[in-house]
Amino acid sequence: MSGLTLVSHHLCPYVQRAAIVLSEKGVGCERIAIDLGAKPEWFKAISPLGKVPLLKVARPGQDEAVLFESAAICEFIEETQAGAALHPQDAIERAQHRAWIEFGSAILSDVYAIETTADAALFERKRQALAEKFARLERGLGSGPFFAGARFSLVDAAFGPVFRYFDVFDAIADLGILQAKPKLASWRRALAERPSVRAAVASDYAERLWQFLVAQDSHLRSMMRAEAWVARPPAA
Ligand SMILES: N[C@@H](CCC(=O)N[C@@H](CS)C(=O)NCC(=O)O)C(=O)O
Repeated sequence: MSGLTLVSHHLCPYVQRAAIVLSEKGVGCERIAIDLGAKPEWFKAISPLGKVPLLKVARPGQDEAVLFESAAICEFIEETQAGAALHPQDAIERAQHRAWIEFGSAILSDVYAIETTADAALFERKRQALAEKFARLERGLGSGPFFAGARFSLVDAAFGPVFRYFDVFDAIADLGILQAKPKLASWRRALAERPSVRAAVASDYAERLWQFLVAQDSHLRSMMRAEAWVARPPAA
């Protein structure tokens, strides 16, 4: 047993980052999913920002440590677990990778707005912001298959969950965000095939995301193609 417990939520992309990194390192961990709409008292007591993920780390002879913030958690796993390095050796490249992970978080924040806003003008601004961010990524990508070439990195762990949203969005409407970006498309495919990325969510992920989207009084829901209402979401 690794002595690690990942406190999570079924749909959280930041939790998936930690799960992917653990899986890349071949480390098993206990996973506890909580309801963010009704946070348990024990969770509120140990989560400084009231957010998942948390990583609880058992320490022999001491109280367990509780880590928060996905970037801190992923770097802790990288530093303490054996297995292939997921961060570059070079300090400049490492700083660049950290920055692109933060860029991935900015994308997730735009994605959340796209999922939930009822304001058509805000939706359009966020849609354009996403298209521009992905265009910038496209310009920076090399020959792949991963962000920095042949080796999977923490940046890949951050973007696997980003692209996973689009597997469901694609079934709903044509958002015009990822089109005509061939390098991005092949990176997306490589991440979708990576076992660690696939295993980071349960098999009912797409169904759960679908239910979340349908429950929103959002502009996105009003855009859903008629056929999307009868089709099931894509299988995970
Ligand atoms: N910066 C945080 C973001 C984590 C985050 O936003 N988690 C969301 C779920 S995806 C959350 O727990 N939200 C609950 C809340 O804000 O009340 C990280 O990287 O870990």
